[in-house]
Amino acid sequence: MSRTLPLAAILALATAACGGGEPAKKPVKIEKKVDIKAPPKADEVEAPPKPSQAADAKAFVDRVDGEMRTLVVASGKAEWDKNTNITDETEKAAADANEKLMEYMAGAIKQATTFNDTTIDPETQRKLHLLKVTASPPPAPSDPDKRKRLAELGARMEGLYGKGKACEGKKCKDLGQLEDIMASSRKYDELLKAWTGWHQIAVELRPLYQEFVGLANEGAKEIGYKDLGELWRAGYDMSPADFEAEAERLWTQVSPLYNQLHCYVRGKLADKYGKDKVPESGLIPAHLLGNMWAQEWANIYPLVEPFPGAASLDVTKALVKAKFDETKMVKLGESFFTSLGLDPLPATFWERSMFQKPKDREVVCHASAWDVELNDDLRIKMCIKINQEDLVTIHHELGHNYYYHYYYQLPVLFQAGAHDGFHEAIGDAIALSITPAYLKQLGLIQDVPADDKGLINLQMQDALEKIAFLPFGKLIDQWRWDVFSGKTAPEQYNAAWWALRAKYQGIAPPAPRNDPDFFDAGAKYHIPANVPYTRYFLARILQFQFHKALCAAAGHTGPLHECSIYGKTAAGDKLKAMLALGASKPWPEALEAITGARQMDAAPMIEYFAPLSKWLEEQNQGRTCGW
Ligand code: X8Z
Ligand code: ZN
Repeated sequence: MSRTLPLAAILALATAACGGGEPAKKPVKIEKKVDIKAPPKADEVEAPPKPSQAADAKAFVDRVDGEMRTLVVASGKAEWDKNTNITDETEKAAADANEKLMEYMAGAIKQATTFNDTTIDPETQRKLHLLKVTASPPPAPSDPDKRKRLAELGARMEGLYGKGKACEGKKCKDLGQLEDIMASSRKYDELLKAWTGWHQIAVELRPLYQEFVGLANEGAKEIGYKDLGELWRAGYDMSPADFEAEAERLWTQVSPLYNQLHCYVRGKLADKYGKDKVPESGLIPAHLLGNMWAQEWANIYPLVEPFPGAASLDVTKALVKAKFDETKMVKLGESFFTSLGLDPLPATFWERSMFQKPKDREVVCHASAWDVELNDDLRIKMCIKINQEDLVTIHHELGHNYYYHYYYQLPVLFQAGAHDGFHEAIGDAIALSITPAYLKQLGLIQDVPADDKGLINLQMQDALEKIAFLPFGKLIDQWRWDVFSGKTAPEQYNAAWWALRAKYQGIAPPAPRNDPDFFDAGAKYHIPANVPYTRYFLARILQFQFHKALCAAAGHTGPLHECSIYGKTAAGDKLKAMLALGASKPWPEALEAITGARQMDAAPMIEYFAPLSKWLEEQNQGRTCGW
């Protein structure tokens, strides 16, 4: 990747002492005594030694670390306030804090590019690298008005999403209520109404997003990237092009399994809604899969249950029956981590977190985990519902918190996952241990499904969460990469979105969704909130790699889908060691520390689902799969 920066920008920012990128101006050293009347030719003169940048570079990253901490904490506080109470004031305060952070980061990144000396110690080099691939906050243009506008747009879009409602006259439904309909209704038109109602909230985001893309791209170009997408792809210890190929390779590993699941589910939905609504060999309407975004399909399990009447797991029912409330759900999550020998969550976690949707104010309900002050100030923010999906999400969020907890004493630049997919995979890997045997141990269920039918039922539930998600996890950034690069023009935002939804997921919009009337990508949180999404695709695969490795550490010998690492401190020790690395080493080293391998690999995921995979292939005999 080219990193040509205007020299003026570099010099203006080169406040840290001397040596930063300027040509050495020492007198030419003459090796041998030569005839002074015959000046030496250029190739007879040894290049002067450049002064080492090592000390300056180290001083620079140390200084940046301290300065970043102050600004990141200020932004974290303002973001927390906005996320838990959306008002014009909190939005403005968040935009102001982010603007300051963006200004600082742009300067620091530009200065970091001036240190390129091989004598710089490896730790400092790693920090310089991490600084240059920082994607959050998005890189801002140096023009102060543009930077201010970029920060405003970021705060505004997330706020609008958080406040979004579908209204009929004065009767409005928020996202949580609409999601409940998507999860439980089996009426085609009722589902369509909830789906259409929510997607309407994104229409007003469309011009804001278009403006946001232009400004963020401008910022990315200023620090040497072609566009924001290239910066995002640069954060994986390999070239952006290699990363794109790597994501494609992983998709190729898992897409046959997705196609089998899609084929079977489509057949069942056609039985339920009719072949006129669900074409036998075509795309599935996007609103029939039990989820607003068709990203995880576990809610339609009753429609696709392989062996009705055979044992299956209803964790939601068990939680409700056992009178779980929000705090008890989180305590259950924490108890899994502590069973592995990890520390209890700090007292402040329980005082400062938000577990419930407040009645008196607007909040961003989308679940998130925080270390607001970068000093073990752990919190989650969630509008918890007492169901299985949210129990898994709690484990997911606590995975983030435990990462924060084990690396918060590292320099700020190392306070991140080995890559962002690692961060997303920790809690999910733990949640894979919520097996029937574990639930029985807790007294939440009485019987562990023991026969083959029970196993296939169970694996179907898992696959509707894990396998169904894969193409969705991949396509979101496929869409954004094309938007950022300009391959997808603003007039094609919706057409490109649905082309990818068809290509990867095999789903179609339930009604015409023409440009420029709609902006369906914007109805998914991570688009207005500008959170990169390939991380979740990687995490879906990595979590099975982690699970397999932790199960081995725990001494598990049977099939992978039977393993629970609950109570196994040997697994906990492995996990802690990886968490404590943060981003201090390239991710293949962190992966090796836990799994022994240096490559991401979907084989453990495929191994986990081997029984269901075989069963699906049998069921799909005679069906025309694909679309
Ligand atoms: O956004 C999340 C987490 C917060 S990092 C709740 N997830 C993705 C989503 O909801 O779309 C977890 C799974 C995928
Ligand atoms: Zn997450």
